[in-house]
Amino acid sequence: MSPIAYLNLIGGKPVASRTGKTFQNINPARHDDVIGTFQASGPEDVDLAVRAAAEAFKTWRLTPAPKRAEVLYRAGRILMDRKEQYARDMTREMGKVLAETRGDVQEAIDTAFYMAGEGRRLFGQTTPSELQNKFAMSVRMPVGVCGMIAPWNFPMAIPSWKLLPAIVCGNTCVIKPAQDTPLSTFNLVQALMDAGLPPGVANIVTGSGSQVGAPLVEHPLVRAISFTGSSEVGRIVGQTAAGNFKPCSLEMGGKNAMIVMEDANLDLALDGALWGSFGTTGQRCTATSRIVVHRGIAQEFTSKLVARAQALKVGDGLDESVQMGPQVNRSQIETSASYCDIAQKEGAQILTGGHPLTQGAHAKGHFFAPTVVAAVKPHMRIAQEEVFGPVVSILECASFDDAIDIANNIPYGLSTAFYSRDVYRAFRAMRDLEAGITYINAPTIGAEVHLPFGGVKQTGNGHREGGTGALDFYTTWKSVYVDYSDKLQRAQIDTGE
Ligand code: UN1
Repeated sequence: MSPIAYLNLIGGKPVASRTGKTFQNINPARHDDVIGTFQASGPEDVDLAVRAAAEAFKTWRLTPAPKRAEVLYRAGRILMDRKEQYARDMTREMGKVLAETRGDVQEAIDTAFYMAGEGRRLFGQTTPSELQNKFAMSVRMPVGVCGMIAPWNFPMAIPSWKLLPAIVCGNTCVIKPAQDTPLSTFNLVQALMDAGLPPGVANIVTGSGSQVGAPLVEHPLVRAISFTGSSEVGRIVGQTAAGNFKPCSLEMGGKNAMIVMEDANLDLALDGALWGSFGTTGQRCTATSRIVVHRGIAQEFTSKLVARAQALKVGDGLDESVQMGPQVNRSQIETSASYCDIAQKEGAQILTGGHPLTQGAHAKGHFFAPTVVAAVKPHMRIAQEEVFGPVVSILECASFDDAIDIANNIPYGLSTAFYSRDVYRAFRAMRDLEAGITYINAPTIGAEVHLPFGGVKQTGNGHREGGTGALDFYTTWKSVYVDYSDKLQRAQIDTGE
């Protein structure tokens, strides 16, 4: 059977790329499984999609927000009905295990219902005017056409964090999915279209960063950009957007620390370390990539973690008994392997893993062994740079203050976890850890959609996805003054009497 050919979605219609070129979407667990061919689009396709979005904006912005929200409610219900199918599609294109892809679709469902609720809120402020017979209020206005660049690790959840708040706020969108995972974006938008989303409100253009992402960021009709990906690419996106004074939300890397104090529940911390480090094959920006453990318990903790890592069943995520899937592509495997080399050269010790798995059931996929690196010092590259694979470093600390220093001593600041039974230290950790997210006695992964998501330092540029943070990005404030005095009243000058 030849693979399904997917076209771009522009103005509600499937449209072939002007380039005439396509690329393949391949199952990272089985290279002979081709999920489909997708358009290798170019700047002309971006232009068409942006124009379709600009046209749709004329009517969508005037559709009452509660009506816009009804589309999201219906889409949420449709996603519930299709959850299993969409999760299977996602495991096939991206590799993570079914339990996790079901969670990824669930995150889109949660976002749909949360943002649908916003259709009847989108609160502004009414406030007294300083002048008599004058009324003052602020209202949220849509921004216009929003350009979105999504990553492959949460192929439906992250596009939903971008599309759904943008849509409920009255914007229209052009999204570029990651080349490894376009199908899940098509599935999400299909649910929206089946729920009654008008043509042109959500457009999809597939292809590379240079041919689709860059022209999208540069396009003069695109009024805001939301990007999730590496800090390296984010810097370019941010600089380009800044040149045109475009609001730009960047969500980038992490080097997330889990601190395990000597009084922690050790089994709980081990469960958290295993899930945080090897869930999604370590390919989350929130993944636990450093475990800062008190030296009094470091030996016991490390040997137990190594045993648990070695016992993980690695394989095709479609097999329900598998606990960790493949990495998404060859280049991610190469990155994991090269960081293991770097770590060893710097004097760290690989206690388990450190290499791709290529034999037997692993022969046809991009598998990498769950890896625990010990004797890591805070200055080493393995302790400073994002790997985005199933590789976790163990760093020993001597005290609470030492642990916080080590955790904060990195360029990133997304997620952190603190394991201890001491409530005093837990509250100090909540205050002192430099990160957008801190978990107490829970791993670094597991953000919920109604809270702000994002980080400090090189993780982001101050915006947040999720919760009301998303509304702040996808709307712009307008202050409205209504003078019913029937005379000129000068603010700051007239008394209003
Ligand atoms: C990401 O890692 O890019 O908190 C997003 C979590 C998920 C989202 C992660 N809910 O781990």
